[in-house]
Amino acid sequence: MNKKFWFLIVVVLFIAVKLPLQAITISKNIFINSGELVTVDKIKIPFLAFNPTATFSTTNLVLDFTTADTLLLIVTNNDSQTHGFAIKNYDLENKTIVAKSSITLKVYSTTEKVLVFYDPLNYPQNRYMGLGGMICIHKNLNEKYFYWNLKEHEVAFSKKIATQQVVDWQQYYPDYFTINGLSHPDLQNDASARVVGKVGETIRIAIANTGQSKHAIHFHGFHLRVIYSSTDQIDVDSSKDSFPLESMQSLILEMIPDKSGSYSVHDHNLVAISGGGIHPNGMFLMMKID
Ligand SMILES: [Cu+2]
Repeated sequence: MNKKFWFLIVVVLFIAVKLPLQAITISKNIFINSGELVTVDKIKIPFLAFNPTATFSTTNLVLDFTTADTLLLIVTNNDSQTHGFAIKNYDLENKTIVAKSSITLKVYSTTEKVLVFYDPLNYPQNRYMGLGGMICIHKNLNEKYFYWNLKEHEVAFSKKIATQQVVDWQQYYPDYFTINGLSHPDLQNDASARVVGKVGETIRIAIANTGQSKHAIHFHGFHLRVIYSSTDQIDVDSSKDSFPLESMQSLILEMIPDKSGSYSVHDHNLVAISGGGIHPNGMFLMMKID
């Protein structure tokens, strides 16, 4: 046999082995950026976020992929301070990322779930300042999904933490409440958050509480089935209309609407549906079912 033949065999074997491996690995970039969150009544609060590029945005990037994928994640710290990276309930050593450098890590799961990724440094301050996001691992990407990353903010706390002052969490009284960095009515324009669907359609909502307070989400009009829960306090497969989520807990809920109309969803703590004392400028959404 000549050399050319063997070379060809090696190339064919290499491609055959390599192809399926490449098909299941996806690569994503995420940047730690600092900036300001503008509240519904136009107050600016210092804020940190995980964004898809080096441009700051108040919405943390949702990392989604399927149970067939392995995610190769490149995290770049675009801030001037050192930050960390960790994933709750996932076997990963906490990482430190000095300013203007990157780390690379792999994430996968064989079951569908929502993981919370966050900055474990100066805990919980850096996470409170915005560095908490969602990793959503789906069975397939054709399912209809909405994403709610819940946070709350106290202007005085955010300003203190941004200037390296000490805060006492016993004295925490948040005055703004956001989903994906937005409050009502701006939230109505967030296509990833506002549930819009049809009667009989299977709709899934991935929720993570990356704030510091507990948030009890109440759905009007429907009961939702729990597909995944990071906490024993909410049973998988149970069907309910309200879901109390402690800080750093996550859920996947399934809703199959049996009637059309507009239905509200809100935090059951009435303070949390206000913003700067204005009602209903907080965690409040109107779902639309046709
Ligand atoms: Cu209610």
